[in-house]
Amino acid sequence: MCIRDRDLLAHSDRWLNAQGRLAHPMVRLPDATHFTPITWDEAFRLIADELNALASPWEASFYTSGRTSNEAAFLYGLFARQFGCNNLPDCSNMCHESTSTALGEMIGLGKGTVKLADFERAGVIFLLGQNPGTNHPRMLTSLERATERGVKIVAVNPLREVGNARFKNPQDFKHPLHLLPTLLGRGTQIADLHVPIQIGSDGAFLKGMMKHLLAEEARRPGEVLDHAFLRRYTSGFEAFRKRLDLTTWSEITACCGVPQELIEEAAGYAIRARERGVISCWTMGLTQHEHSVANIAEIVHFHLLGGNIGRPGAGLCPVRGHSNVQGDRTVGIWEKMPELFHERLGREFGFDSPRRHGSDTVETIRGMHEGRIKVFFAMGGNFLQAPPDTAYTGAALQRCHLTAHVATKLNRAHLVTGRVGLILPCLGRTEIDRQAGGEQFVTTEDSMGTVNPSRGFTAPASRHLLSESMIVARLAEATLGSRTTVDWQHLVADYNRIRERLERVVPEFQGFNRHMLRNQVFHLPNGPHERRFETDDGRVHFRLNKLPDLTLAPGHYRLMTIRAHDQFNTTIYDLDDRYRGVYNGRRVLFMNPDDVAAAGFQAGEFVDITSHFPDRPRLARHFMVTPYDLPRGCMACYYPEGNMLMSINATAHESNCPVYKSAIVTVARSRDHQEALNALRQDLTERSGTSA
Ligand SMILES: Nc1nc2c(c(=O)[nH]1)N[C@H]1C(S)=C(S)[C@@H](COP(=O)(O)OP(=O)(O)OC[C@H]3O[C@@H](n4cnc5c(=O)[nH]c(N)nc54)[C@H](O)[C@@H]3O)O[C@H]1N2
Ligand SMILES: Nc1nc2c(c(=O)[nH]1)N[C@H]1C(S)=C(S)[C@@H](COP(=O)(O)OP(=O)(O)OC[C@H]3O[C@@H](n4cnc5c(=O)[nH]c(N)nc54)[C@H](O)[C@@H]3O)O[C@H]1N2
Ligand SMILES: [Mo]
Repeated sequence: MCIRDRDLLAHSDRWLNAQGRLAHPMVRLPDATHFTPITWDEAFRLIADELNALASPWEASFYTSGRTSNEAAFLYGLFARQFGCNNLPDCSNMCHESTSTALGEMIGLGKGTVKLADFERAGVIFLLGQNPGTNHPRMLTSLERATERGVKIVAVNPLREVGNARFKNPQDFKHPLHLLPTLLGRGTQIADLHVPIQIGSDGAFLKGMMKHLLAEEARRPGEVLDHAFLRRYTSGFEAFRKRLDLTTWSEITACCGVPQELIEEAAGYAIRARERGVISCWTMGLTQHEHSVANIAEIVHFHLLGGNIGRPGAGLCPVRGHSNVQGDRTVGIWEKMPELFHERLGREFGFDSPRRHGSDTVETIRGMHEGRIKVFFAMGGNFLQAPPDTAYTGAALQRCHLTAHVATKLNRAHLVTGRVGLILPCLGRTEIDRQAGGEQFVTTEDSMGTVNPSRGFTAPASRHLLSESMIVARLAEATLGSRTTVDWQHLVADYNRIRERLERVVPEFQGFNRHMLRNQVFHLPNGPHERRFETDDGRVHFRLNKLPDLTLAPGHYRLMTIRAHDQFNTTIYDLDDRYRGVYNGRRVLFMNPDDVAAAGFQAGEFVDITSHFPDRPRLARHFMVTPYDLPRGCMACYYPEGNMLMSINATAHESNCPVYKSAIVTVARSRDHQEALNALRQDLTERSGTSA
């Protein structure tokens, strides 16, 4: 069995994923054109030799996608630190990093403050920058149940997403080839109000709502703000109020592109929910912009005004993506874990955990590109197509001495390798995980801080698969040899032992293994939920954020990259996006119908997109013009097709999250219409080939 990587690269991502489970470790040796099977022993030896040949441990980087269990992630972080570095980038760096930064600073914990029960007690739930119908369908059920209890829902989104609101696409069109007929959106009406703001302008919208709250409070004192909360738990309110007074309505509405009345109407929902409480949920529409941290800070401010943190029916709710992305952070996957963690980790395992901060995802890619990081190891994920700037990231991977990916299924990142490339197949979450001590289960933490056990039930896809925990253990043994203070095999023989050590290193977990063994869920403590804010003085500080200037030059647009229905991040299951009425293809560019007309385009024709980041322009070709109900000046295409337009140098202030939802672009008609059609046809032919 061997695979020629050049042949594989010619296939689409959908095709790669459809090839089924990876069954055996594979290697691509220097100058080889093929991947060939390798034994696990040889694979670990190769990686260990490269790691040990590095001039410094900081020349290696250990990435984590968000599916890794608490147990495996804890071991993985321990291994990286015993090896000697904190280069632990993760998918959070591209996801909720702006949330963690804003909430960490403001409320002293980078997580949400609500529990599921709060949903049904709330008066209103704001959904900011989220498409739950497609990306959080189970949450949609909770929202529906909440609306039955009288909870109101306000959706803030440039798009009128299904699930957020029932909609009819005004610009029904059929492409001459019927490749992309746009149909009516279906779905349930759950939002009571939709506010179609400009991309990136949530901060302005929230300032507008707060301006209205302050005005109403002046009209009927004591009926809008929660003064007791503001006095007891916050600081800087007066300065904040003064600054807001100086921000004019015309500045606000110019920025977010919706009228004052609509903003006031939205704020009215919060005023009426004063007793029951306000919840704000948000996801990538908030986190992936230059001003994301400031915008999320405005969400916190909005909650502070009405005392909507730490009481039933109220709170902040950043909704996570991957099943354990929140847990991975809790157990130590972070390039800048706090001092206390290192102290306890070092004490528990008898070594000196390195304190210097490591590289996040963007810094890692730059480091690889510039030759400072030479070995790249990925625990899951797709480190070619999830990051920004696909060409730059690909070159970065190819400059490494060695790249290795632990994965369940093949993806393109595995094929764009360093001098040596390895693919290490692991057990999936549903598969039985048998170790020396018997069948094991693992644990994960959800967005609400609930830790759940997860036990596999199906036979492994191949007898060569190892669990992620075992892969870390064997990698550590091969690399560290007699240098390690840890008995890795003893730990992985019985995951209870890992959990016991975790409890001692991360105090929040105290007692959790007992719950897990009784098959009970465990709730991690959450200070802000009890109005305990671990900031320097125990108070939440108001910030003074400026309104960003979002003006566009003529002919320029702001482009966001979004998920379609039939994908999970970079894994493309099919070519449809049924709630948005797009079928049979993903290379579409959603445009406001008036923008389409003004630019002189026709629905269904092909255009090339050029992004204009300060470093250099980037081009993505052959997108089909798709008139759609979104504000003028705003555009959308799909992730990951749009990633080649993103710049490695364009990230959010403070959090360094790539600005996947804010590329300034221009658009021009494609010259080679035929080539564009051929590309589309290839996708379709491949689909009929693989789905048969
Ligand atoms: N089926 C499925 N489920 C998934 C995923 C998947 O790919 N497929 N991915 C998982 C992951 S890792 C994550 S992080 C989540 C992502 O879940 P979402 O955040 O819902 O995913 P996106 O498609 O990126 O959608 C972002 C939404 O933000 C809106 N938006 C864009 N810019 C702005 C803005 O400036 N302001 C506002 N208010 N809205 C804006 C877009 O119109 C879109 O509705 O989903 C998770 N669940
Ligand atoms: N343009 C643009 N780019 C984005 C985003 C965007 O909105 N727009 N969103 C960003 C966000 S929110 C995120 S979270 C990142 C996602 O970044 P990643 O987490 O790196 O990417 P995924 O596509 O989720 O990774 C999928 C791969 O993980 C592997 N895998 C699946 N299950 C398992 C498992 O159980 N174990 C192991 N070891 N491997 C497994 C498979 O090989 C699969 O191909 O992308 C970011 N990139
Ligand atoms: Mo994510």
